[in-house]
Amino acid sequence: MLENDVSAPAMNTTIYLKEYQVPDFLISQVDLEFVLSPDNTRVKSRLKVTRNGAHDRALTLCGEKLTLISVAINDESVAADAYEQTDMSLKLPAVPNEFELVIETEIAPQQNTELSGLYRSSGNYCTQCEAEGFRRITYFLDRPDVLAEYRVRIVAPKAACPVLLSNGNPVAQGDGPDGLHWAQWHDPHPKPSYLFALVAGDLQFIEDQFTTMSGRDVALKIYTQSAYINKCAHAMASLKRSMAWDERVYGREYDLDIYNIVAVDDFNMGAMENKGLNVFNTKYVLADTDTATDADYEAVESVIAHEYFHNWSGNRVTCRDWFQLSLKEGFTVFRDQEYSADLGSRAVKRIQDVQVLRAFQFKEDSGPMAHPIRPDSYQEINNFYTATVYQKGAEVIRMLHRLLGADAFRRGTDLYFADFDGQAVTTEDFVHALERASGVDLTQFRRWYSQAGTPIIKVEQHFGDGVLTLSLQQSCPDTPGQTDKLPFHMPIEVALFSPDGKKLVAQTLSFNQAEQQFRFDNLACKPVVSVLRYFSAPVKLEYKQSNADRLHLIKYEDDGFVRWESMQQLCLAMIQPALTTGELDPRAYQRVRDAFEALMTDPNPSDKAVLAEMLTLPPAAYIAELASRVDPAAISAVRDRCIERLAKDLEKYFHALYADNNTALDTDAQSLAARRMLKNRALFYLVETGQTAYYALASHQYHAASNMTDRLAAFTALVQSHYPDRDALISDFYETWQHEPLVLDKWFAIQAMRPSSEALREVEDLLHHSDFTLTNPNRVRSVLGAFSGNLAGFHRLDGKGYALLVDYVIKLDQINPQIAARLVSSLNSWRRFTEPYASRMRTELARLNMVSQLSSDVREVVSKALS
Ligand code: 0A1
Ligand code: ZN
Repeated sequence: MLENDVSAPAMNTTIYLKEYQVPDFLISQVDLEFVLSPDNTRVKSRLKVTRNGAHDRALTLCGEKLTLISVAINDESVAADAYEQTDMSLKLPAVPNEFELVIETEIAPQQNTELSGLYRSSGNYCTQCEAEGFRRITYFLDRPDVLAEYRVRIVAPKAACPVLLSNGNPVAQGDGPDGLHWAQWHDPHPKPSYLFALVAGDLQFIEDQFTTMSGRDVALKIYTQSAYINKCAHAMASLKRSMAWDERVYGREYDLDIYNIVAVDDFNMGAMENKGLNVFNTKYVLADTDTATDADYEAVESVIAHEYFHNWSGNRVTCRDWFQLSLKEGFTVFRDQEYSADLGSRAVKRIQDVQVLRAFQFKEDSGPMAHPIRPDSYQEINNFYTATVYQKGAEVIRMLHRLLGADAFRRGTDLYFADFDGQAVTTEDFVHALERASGVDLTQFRRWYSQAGTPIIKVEQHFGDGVLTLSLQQSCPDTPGQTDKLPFHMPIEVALFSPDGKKLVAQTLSFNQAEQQFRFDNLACKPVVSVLRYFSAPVKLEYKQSNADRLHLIKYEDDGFVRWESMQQLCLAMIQPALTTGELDPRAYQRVRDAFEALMTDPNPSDKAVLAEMLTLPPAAYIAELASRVDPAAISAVRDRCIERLAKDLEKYFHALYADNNTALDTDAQSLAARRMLKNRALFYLVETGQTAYYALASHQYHAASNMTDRLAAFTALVQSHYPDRDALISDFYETWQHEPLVLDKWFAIQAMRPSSEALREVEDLLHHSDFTLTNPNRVRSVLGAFSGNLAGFHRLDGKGYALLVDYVIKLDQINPQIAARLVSSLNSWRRFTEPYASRMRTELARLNMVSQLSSDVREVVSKALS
C-alpha cells in the first residue's frame, strides 16, 4: 500500500425494507445460563429451533464480539469444521428440521464500552439489547420477528452481586459453592431478543404494589445504587399513575406478577422497555427537590410512562422488522404525550412537544438523513432512533386520533391489540386495524408512512358577502431519494373569531388535495381566522396573517398553542427582516414590546406556564430552521439585541412579575411549578438588563433557593450573562454538587451552552476537567452535545468548534459509536449555512470521512452528509 493512501473509505451495506423475508428458522424456547465475571462471562444458550417452511438453507445466526466455546445439536457436539464462523455470524449448513441447539460463548462485559449487549455500569452488570445487542451476548436469530419463551439462570458471586434479575417472574434461587449464588427467572410471554434483559450487582430497591383492574396484585420495585435510593419515590408514583392511566384510557392491564425498574449511570438512551425489567438512565428515574428541576420531574414522569406503555405497544405486540420501529415508538410517544397532557397543562405540553418537533425533527427532514417515519433503507439501525421515527411518528398517530375521533380510535387500538397480541407486525397492520374499526378510508393517509419531508401549507383567505373562503395549498420539498411527493391527508383545525372575540365556528378540515377551498357562510362580518389549532398536523404554515389578527388571537383564542404561536409569529416578524438588514424595524419591535406588556399586565392570566412560554423568543435553532441560508452570527446578534431591549424597556413589568410569583401561594405542585417557570423567565430578563441590582437578586435566589429549579434558573441566567462574579459562582456550584453526577451534568452543559464565542475555550477546559469522561454518555452529551447545539458558540468563523467536535468524534468512535454518530449529525445541515461556515463544516466532515477505522454508525452519517 502507498504511504499516502487516500483510497475511498470502506462502504457500509444497506438493508432495504423491500427485501424483507420471513426468517428461515424459528426459535420457540430459549434457556440461558450466565456465569458472571467481568472479563470472562460464560453464556450457555439452549435453543429449540424449527425450520420455517420447506427449504434446505443453512441456519445462520448473528453474533458479534463473541468467543465461541462449543456447539452441540441434540446433545451431539458439532466439530469446528462443520460450521462457518465470521466476525458477524455462525453458519450451520445442514441442520435437522427440529432440534435443540446448545451454544457456549464467552464475553467480556468489563471491556464493553459501546454499552450494547452485557456491560458494566458502576461495577454492576446490565444489558441493552435493542436494537441488535443480543448478538453481542450469544449467537442468535437476533431479529424482532423471532419470538421465544425465555428461561434464565444467573450465577454470580453473592458478595459482589447480591441482586440477580432477569425478565418475567422469579422462579427459584439458592446458594452454590465458593461464595456463588444463583437465581432463575421465567418469562411466559414470547418475546423478541431485543427485549431480553439481565441485571446483577449490589443494588438497593424501593417497593410498592399495584392492584390491576381485574384484581391482580403486582409487586413494583425500583433498584439502584444505595447512594441514589432515596431519590426514587417520584418514579414509583409515576409508575403507579401510568398503570392506572393505561387501564382507564386504553383498557390495558399489566400481565406479570412483578415489574422491575433498574436505574444505571451509563446508558446510551433514556430507558429501555425490556419485558418486566426496564433499564433506565438515572436521569429519568432519580428526582428530589434538591437535585432535580421541575422539568426533570416531568421528564421522569413521561419516560416512566413511556416504558410502561411499551408493555402493550411494543412488547405484547411488537415490530416485524426495524423498518416498523415507529409502530411501537410513534404510538408510545403519542401515548406518553397524552398521559402528561392529562396530568398537567395540556396547552404547555403541546407547546413543548411542538418545540421539540421543530428543533429536531424539522431539521432531520431538511437534511441529508431525511427519512419517512417508516424508512425504506438503513445502514446502521441505531442511527434510526430519530426524532422522525419518534416525534413525527407520534404526530402521525395524533392525526389518526383526530381524523377518527377518540371513540373510533379506541375501537381501532382495541382491535389492534386483540388481533396481533403475541405477534410481530407492521405499521400497515396498525393502520388497517384502525380502518376496520372506524370505517374511515386511510389509503391516502398512508403516505405519511412512506414520504419524508415537512409539508408546507399555504393559507389564503377571501371574505365577501358574508362568505369566507379559505384556500389551502400543500407541497412537500424533495428529500434524498424522493421527489414529486403526492398530497398528504391531514386534519387542519380551524376556528373563526368575531371582532369582539367570540368563537363563531370551530371545525376540523379534512385536507387531502394539492389545493383545496373551504367555505364558511352566513358571517355577519369578516372574522379573524385561527388555523392549525392544537398544531393539528406536523407542517410548516405559510400564512400572511396580519399583525392585528395575531394580536386578536393572542387575546381571544382559547387554544394555548395558537396564542403562543401567534406571539412567536409576532416575534419572528421582528427578528427575520433584521437578519438581512441588521436593523430592528421600530414598529415590529414596538408590537412585540406592547404585546409583552399586555400579557404581563393581564390581571387574570389563564395559565402561568403558557404565559412563561409566550414571553420567550423563538429559539435560535428554530430561527435557523426557517432561514433560507443560516447566518449564525446574525441570528445570535439580532436575538440578543431583542432580548436586551425588551429586558430594559419592560424592566418594571418583569420585576413585578418576579415579585408576584416569588411567593409560595399555591398548594398544588403544578401551580407552584408554573409560578416558578414564570418567575424565572422574568429573572432571566432582569439579569439581561446588566444591572447590578438584578445580578444581586439572581445571586440571592441562587444561594437561598429551596429547590433546584430556582437554583439552576438563577445559575443559568448569571453564567450566561456578563455577571462579573461568574467564575466564583461556577466554582461554588461545582463545590456544592460535584458528588451528584446528574447535577454535575447540568453544570457542564450550562457552561457549554454559553451563547458566546468564549464557549470554545471553556469547552476545551471542560473536556480536560477531571470529572469529564468519554465513557459516560450523559457526560458526553452535557459537554459535546450541548456545545454542538450552541449556535453562537459552536459556529465560529475560524471553524474551530467543528474541528474540536470532529477530534472528539474520532476518539469517541473507538469507545461508543452510537453516541459518536449522534454527535456528527450536528454537522449534517452544513449545506444550509452561509460561508465560511458551510465550507468549514464540510472540511471537517471530509477529514472525518478519511479516517479508515470508522464504525458503521459514524460512517453512515458522514457519508450521507457529504453525498
Ligand atoms: N426503545 C427505547 C429506546 C432505546 C433504543 C435503543 C437503545 O439502545 C441502543 C436503548 C433504548 C425507548 O423507546 O424507550
Ligand atoms: Zn420507546
